[in-house]
Amino acid sequence: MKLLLIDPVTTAETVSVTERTKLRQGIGYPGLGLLTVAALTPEDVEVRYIDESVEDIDFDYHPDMVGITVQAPTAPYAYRLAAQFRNNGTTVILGGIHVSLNTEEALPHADAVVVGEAELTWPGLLQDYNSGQLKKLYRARSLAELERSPIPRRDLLKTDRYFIPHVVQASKGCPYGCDFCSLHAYVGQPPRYRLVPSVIDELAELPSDNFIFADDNLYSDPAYTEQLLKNLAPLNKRWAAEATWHIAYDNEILKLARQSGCIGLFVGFDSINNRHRLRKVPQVGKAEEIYVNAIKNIVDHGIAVVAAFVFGLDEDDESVFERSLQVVLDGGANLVNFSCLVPYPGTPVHERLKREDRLIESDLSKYISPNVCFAPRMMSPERLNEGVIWAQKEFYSYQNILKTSLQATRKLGWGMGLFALRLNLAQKANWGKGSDEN
Ligand code: B12
Ligand code: SF4
Repeated sequence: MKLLLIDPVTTAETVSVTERTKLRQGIGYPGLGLLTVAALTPEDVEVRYIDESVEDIDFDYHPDMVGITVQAPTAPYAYRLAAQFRNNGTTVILGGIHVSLNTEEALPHADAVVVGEAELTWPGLLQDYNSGQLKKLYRARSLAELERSPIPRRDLLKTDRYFIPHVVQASKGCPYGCDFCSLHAYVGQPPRYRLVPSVIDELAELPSDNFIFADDNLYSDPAYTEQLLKNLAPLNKRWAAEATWHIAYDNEILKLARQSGCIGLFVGFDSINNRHRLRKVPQVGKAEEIYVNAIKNIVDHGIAVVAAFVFGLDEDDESVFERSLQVVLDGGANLVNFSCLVPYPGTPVHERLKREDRLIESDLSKYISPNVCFAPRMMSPERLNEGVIWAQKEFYSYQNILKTSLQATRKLGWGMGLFALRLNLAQKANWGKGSDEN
């Protein structure tokens, strides 16, 4: 049997593969979903994997089965791809976060839809296919036990086509419950953790010293984070991860992070207008001060900060752009990710906005910041779109790039200064095109 696994991208039909690959080589890394599906597939199946962000689909290759992973903005295109393969007699299986949260929508587009994590359903689906008894729907009845998940098939990756090709996941989920978070709605609760020794074994086997943690929040359980980092330090790796801003007030963890090779953290600040969205907030004072000090403290520990903010929450008026920009500049963030709220279908915020008749966009391919798909409470959709672009471009102005790169050199050393400069310029080029497609 021949199985083709496809990771589609929204830009596949509009941007050349050379340009797409250039973008990934500048700032990109791969996901683990389909590499995990591949690892769950028996050895006698011929498996090919296409990440469309760095490779075109070869339509001259005729697999027996195609598996496509679907995110909200890729859904319309993924459904078109599915139709094309099905017209040629190929069996199409859809899986991933969007079809799991919007199964009724996906069912007509596939021979089978997999809801939830593949660990619990994929081997059975293949058996059913082989015996000619494929069902229309495979629904995981529980969350997977991470300890039993296979190591993703990294051998299928074209590693030279990514900025950082190696991604590892130690935990899944997050203790917070942001209403706009798809992950929370999908597999967020309760957070699950792999045993530290098995994560360390996987990391030790990586053919590179650099990697990214795909964890939703590497600081979701400080005791686990501590154990992980203590055991990671002897491997002499360099890594980056995502965490909520609370990590900034834990000096012990920041020290351990630096000692274990952390060079950067993508820090979710959510919003300056509602820091209580993320519970367990010990710090008192204005969000602005707390966030400025948080950024400063992480950078003072020798770790670069990518500061992520969401604009357009009900509490946000038009001052949110300038105030948030000031926070990241005063704190000395090295990169930013300003985006507007994207109400992904299947999340509580999507349901609420629908009830309030505030959804203004039904084309899922537009569900990518800075496109505004809803009516914000305190400004127009156009103003929100302009504000996101303005803040992003302002941060990546030549003047600020010079400032943040010099700051990075002073606090993080020459290597990181140059690294920050390269990433800032790559982001500037990307935002020149007016998109955050990353
Ligand atoms: C790494 C990553 C990326 C990478 C690689 C993308 C990729 N191909 O995976 C990059 C940086 C390129 C990226 C880009 C984007 N991403 Co992204 N990304 C992630 C991240 C952090 C990790 C993905 C991962 O490896 N997870 C671990 C694996 C093991 O889990 P999994 O993917 O869910 O797969 C399991 C199951 O879902 C299932 N499964 C998944 N696919 C399939 C397919 C089949 C056939 C079957 C049977 C089963 C199955 O089985 C798998 C094993 O258990 C996730 C967050 C997260 N933690 O998942 C966001 C996430 C997937 N990204 C998201 C988004 C929105 C984007 C962007 C649109 C961002 C943007 N503004 O541009 C782009 C879209 C790119 C595109 N495809 O066009 C959202 C999706 C939301 C939604 N409802 O669709 C997420 C959930 C983040 C979030 N905070 O909401 N992303
Ligand atoms: S803190 Fe981040 S990962 Fe956790 S629920 Fe909120 S958006 Fe999702």
